[in-house]
Amino acid sequence: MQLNFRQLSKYAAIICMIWSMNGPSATAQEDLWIVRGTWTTFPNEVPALRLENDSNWTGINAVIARAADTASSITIHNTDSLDHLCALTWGNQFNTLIEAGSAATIELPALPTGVHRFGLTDTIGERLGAFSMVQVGLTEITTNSSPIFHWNLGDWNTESIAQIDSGSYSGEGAQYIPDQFTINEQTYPATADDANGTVEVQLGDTCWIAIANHGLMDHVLHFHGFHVLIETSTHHPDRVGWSKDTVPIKRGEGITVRLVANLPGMYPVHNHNLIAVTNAGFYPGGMITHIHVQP
Ligand SMILES: [Cu+2]
Repeated sequence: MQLNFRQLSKYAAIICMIWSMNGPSATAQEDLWIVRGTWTTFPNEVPALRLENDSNWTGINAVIARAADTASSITIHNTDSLDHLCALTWGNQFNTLIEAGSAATIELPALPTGVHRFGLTDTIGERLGAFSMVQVGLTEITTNSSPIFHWNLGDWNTESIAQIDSGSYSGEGAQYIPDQFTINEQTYPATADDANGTVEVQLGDTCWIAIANHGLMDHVLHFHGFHVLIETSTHHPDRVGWSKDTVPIKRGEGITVRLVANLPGMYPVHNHNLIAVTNAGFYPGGMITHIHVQP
């Protein structure tokens, strides 16, 4: 078939229209699945719920991306045998009921650039770990060659989680004593093999790290080798522009940091609270990952 210029222009316009309807990035998915499984972590098997990209269990929550200042929606499919509540935990959003074996669509408002928490808000859904982040506007502020890594931070009292799941939970008592600490639902050394979490870049690259604290406690991350630039923060917008090697992330906070990889080598990033770099009390573990800058 031969096409003249006018026909080509028409087809190009149609293709652009279809392209733009697909949204700003490959991760702007329209659906997530609540999936139940077992988190096998030393020394326990922990009942777990995750927000997955499809109905298959991976044990790792899926991250979603949206354009800045643009309303959108997401459909949540509940494959669990329990009803759950889901919400964007930013800006006092209302919970949406997602009945067992059913699906519901959540309207996401226009959001500012940054990292916002999103997930289940009922006690079982939240404590069994079905939560992730919405990366808003990050593909617009980065360039094509700048990867965006992400760290979903979690702290877990696995004994409480078993009680919550079996219906015998009576609260955390006077003290909350978690025994597992995770980045993207994994503990060190598994964190070092996580392509989404381990920062693998070339010397001279700039990259972004999206961080959300889903735990019940505040966390503080210490970067070796680099100061990172705070680009966004839900709880401390006054810190945007700060350059720090130690970054606190309050409970519920979402932040974005920019890292300029100006030194070659392998550098650790770890939680500065020593209990959070253990697995069930054994060091090293928990929230440790690496920055690897290839010369
Ligand atoms: Cu350190």
